[in-house]
Amino acid sequence: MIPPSHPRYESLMLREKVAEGVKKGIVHPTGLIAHGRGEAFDYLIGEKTQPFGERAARAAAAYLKIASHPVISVNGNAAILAAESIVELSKTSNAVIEVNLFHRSEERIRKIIKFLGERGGDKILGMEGDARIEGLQHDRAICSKEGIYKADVVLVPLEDGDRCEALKKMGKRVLTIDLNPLSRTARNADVTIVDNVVRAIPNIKRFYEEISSPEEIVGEWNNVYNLKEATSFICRRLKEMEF
Ligand code: PTJ
Repeated sequence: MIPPSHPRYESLMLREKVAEGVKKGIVHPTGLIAHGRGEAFDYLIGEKTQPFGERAARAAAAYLKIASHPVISVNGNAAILAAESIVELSKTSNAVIEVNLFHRSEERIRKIIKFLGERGGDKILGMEGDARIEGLQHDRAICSKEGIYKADVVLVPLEDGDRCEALKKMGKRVLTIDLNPLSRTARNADVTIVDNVVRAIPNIKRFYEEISSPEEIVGEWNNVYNLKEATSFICRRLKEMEF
């Protein structure tokens, strides 16, 4: 049992959740490794939403608001960590949820859809597999015609690399949540929220409800500038922590 007084209680509880997710068959075993990488970057940003994360969440909300067919792509890690807030965001923004997995198996898709459904999600896509993301060789290319394939804006929490580029080539706007500002996804997305999914998704929802001029926010958005703010922050913090 982890005592709530532990200085890193919240982080340790998330770790427990992901481990539990593996036992439930929702998270792929390699999701533990991905989570560990995320933890390291979260540590470097102080385990809280920084101004660059706040700004990017606002921009992501603006993109979702101007979208005609927004989709939230969900994998095992995102589901176990943020199912409730993903469902809430999808309802607020009228975004379709699609389960799209790197380590695809029908059994895991079914489990994740059920897990999201038990938390209020409905009409969740993922089982259809009736379309493909062009230019991708692995199973993550398999998607739903009425979901990711048709989407104009896709929110991809916790992405794994080349899918972001492939989606962009298909003309879609990609919004990502990735604690690692150096990842290929982070660098290729239209909006990169360098923050933990557990904080970023509720932030997007809050901004979605708050903002009134999304076109203006989108027009002014500069993802490279914001990524530079994130990497400078991490460099400064490392410098400050130097012995
Ligand atoms: O469920 P599946 O089969 O689709 O597989 C999902 C994983 C996560 C295993 C797969 O997509 C993968 O291997 O991802 P990567 O390449 O390890 O990338 C995951 C990225 O997410 C890394 O850049 C991590 O820093 C980041 N990350 C990890 N945990 C979090 C996170 N970003 C935001 N919030 C987190 N909690």
